[in-house]
This record gives sequence, C-alpha cells and structure tokens, in this order.
Amino acid sequence: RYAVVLAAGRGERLWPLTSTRPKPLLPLPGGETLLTRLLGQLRGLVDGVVVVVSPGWAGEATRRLLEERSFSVAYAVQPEPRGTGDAARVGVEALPRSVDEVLLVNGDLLVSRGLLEAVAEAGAPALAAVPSERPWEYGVVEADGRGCLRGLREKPMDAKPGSLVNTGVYLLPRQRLEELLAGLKPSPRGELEVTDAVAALAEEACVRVVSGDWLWMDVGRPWELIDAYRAVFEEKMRGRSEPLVEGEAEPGAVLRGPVYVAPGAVVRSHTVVEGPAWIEGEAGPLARLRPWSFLLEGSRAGAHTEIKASILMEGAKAPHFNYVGDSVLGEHVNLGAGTVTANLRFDHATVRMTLKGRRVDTGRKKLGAFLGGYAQTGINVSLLPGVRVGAYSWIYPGTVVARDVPDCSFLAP
Ligand code: TTP
Repeated sequence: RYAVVLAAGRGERLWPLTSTRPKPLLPLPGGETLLTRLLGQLRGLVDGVVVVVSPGWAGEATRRLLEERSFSVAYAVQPEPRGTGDAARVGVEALPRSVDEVLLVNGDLLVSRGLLEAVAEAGAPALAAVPSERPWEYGVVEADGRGCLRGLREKPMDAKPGSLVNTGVYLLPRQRLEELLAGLKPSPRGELEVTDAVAALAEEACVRVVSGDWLWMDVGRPWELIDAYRAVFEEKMRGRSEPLVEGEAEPGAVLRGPVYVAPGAVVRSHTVVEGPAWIEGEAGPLARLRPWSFLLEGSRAGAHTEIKASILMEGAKAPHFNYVGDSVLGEHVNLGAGTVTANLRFDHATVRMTLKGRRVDTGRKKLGAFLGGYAQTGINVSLLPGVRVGAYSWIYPGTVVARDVPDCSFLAP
C-alpha cells in the first residue's frame, strides 16, 4: 500500500500567503508544515509515498523542504492544476507496479492520525467522513444501511449540521482507480475531480464510509489557517492550563493560562501574555499578547504592541505601537510604528472577502488583515477588516488600506 499526496494546487484562495510558498508548505506551530505533519502521520501506515507537485518554484520548494527534513518520498509532476482527479492520475501512474492499494490524501489537510489509521485499516475501497457543523460548505456523504457510499453531494444548502462530510481521504484499489481516473471528464467547474471517480466506483462496489469524530480541517481559506493553529495548539498542549516555559520569561513578565514559550524564545519584562498563546519568537518588553497569539520563530511583538488571535510567521515584526487582531502576518513582514489592523466593522456585520473573483461571506464578525511574505507598511498605516496585502508590497505611511493590494506593488494614500 502506497500513499499518493496531492500537493500541486494553486492555493489561490489563500493568496497572498501562497505567493511565497505552496499551500502544503504553510508553517504550523512547532516547526512543522501542513505537508510534513501529514507525511509524519503516514509513517507506519504505508510502504511508500508519492507526492504530486507542480512544476516550477512551488514543486522545487516542496522537494527542497522534504529533503532537508529527510523525508524519503517519490515525486510526480502535474504539468497544470487541472483538478484533483488529474493530480491523482499523475500520482497513481508514478506508483511501482506492485502497489495494489492507494491511500489518497490532499496535501493541505490537517487531520488526526486516527483518521488516517482508520481508513488505512478499513480495506479498499473506503472513504473517511466526519460530522460537520457546516456541512453545506463541503461535500456531504450519504451512506446506505450497510455503510456503503450511496452518494456525494457538493455543498448542499439543505444539509443539516452534524451531517457527514467527505474528508478527501480514500483507500482505493489501484487498478480500477487508474482506469476511472483515465476516463474522467471535466466537471461543471471545469476541473477533473477525484470525487467523480469515487462516485463511479461506488456504483460498482461497496465503498465503505468510515466515520468518526476526528480532527479534520481543510485549510483552503485564509481565516481557516488561524483555526488550524488553534487545533494544533490544543493537540500539543493537551488541556494544560499552566504556562510551559522552555525558553525564557524575564522577571516582570506575566504569563497567564496555557502559554508555551519554546526553547530560544523570550518574553521580556512587563509583557503580559494571556493564554492560549504560543511563542517561538520574542515578545516585549511592554507587549500584550491576548488569547490565540502565535509568534513563530524569529518573529517579534515589541513595545506597546497588542496581538490577538493572530499569527506572526517566521521573522514577522510588529515592533512598536501596533495592534494586530484576527490577522496573519506572512514571513518577514514588517509593520511600521502605529500600523494597526481593524478587525470589526462599525455595523458589526460579518466580514466579506473576494476569493477566486467572488465575494464570500467569511461568517466572522472579527477578522483583520492578511499580509503576504516580506510586505512592509510605513508608520500609521490602517488596514481595514478582511483586506490582503500582497507579498513584497510596500504601503506608504499614513495609508488607509481598504482594498486588496496585489503582490509586489506600492500603495500610497
Ligand atoms: P483545492 O483546495 O481544491 O485547490 P487548490 O489547492 O489549488 O486551492 P485553490 O482552490 O484555493 O486555488 O485542492 C485540494 C488539494 O488538491 C490540495 O492539496 C491541492 C491538490 N490539487 C492538486 O494537486 N492539483 C490540482 O490540479 C488541484 C486543483 C488541487
């Protein structure tokens, strides 16, 4: 049995975080990425792994990271992102001839190992499903009385909370899968879909629906990254309610509740950290970190800066007088003194964002800004709820950013 991991998507909805790395390489707390976490979890469940990557820099970055971290996997290149079905076909073709079962997984999933184990042990063909509070956002799985897949319905408006949704993790017979993938036709959205092959298989065999209340998150939209960090935090801290300081907390620093300070990280004096919070970088002196602040390696929240429910990726800096709420700062972002994010509208309406050209309601009243890697703001820049600033872009001092700013551009008031 081999795993085929799909990691050749565009990750367009997660722009600008995906301008400087492919989605499966997004970092997680503790030095992992979505992909390295998943590959670690597959150890012992499969005899080998094929990772499907895109050509060019994104595929190269994936190979480089996995080599650095000593993962020995095979690669298959999907020339264009024509859909998950096309990616799976490319991956399955690259399998050694002797492989007869394929564990098919999306490379951007955040799951618990139990889910992967259950599918791997179910016997092919099988599909993993989890109950969801918002099933209408996913593919709803319908099973018959024997627990076999009867149908998959994409984003059905009438689904009830608690319905089972498709996790995109399957165990499939290699030969039949290969034939079904070769015969796929574009779906209404113009992509070749793995789900069409699975639905066709369900017509001729019992595709077992394996369900359980496992952690399962599909990290596709910007705000879901903050949720993913919360889930990883809970997994790592396992209900702990006290600080865990493996780095340094200077005299006069106040740490309350579950706060993790990693080796090499420092919380300087007169900083107040209200857990849950995860610190791999530097906080303070005189900073305030509110619940669900994540400071990755090399990042810094400086004097009179307040962080809340936000991620500062590697080397990101909010050094003086900043407010960062419900936001993500990509790697090496630098905020000028006085740059603030607004995370609540005057009318308290839910924040909307444009994803793949469509206005999408995020369902969140509190949502700040998303800044791509290496972006910089001048002093006193204001970022309105839900705006994104492209990677490498510069925002001139005093600017109010009310609209998305493309990558590598310059915005003045
Ligand atoms: P999606 O999240 O559907 O697509 P995406 O990653 O390109 O993101 P976006 O829609 O925001 O542009 O993909 C699910 C998984 O399948 C993900 O791990 C990437 C992978 N994938 C491929 O490998 N090749 C493809 O052609 C597509 C569409 C996805």
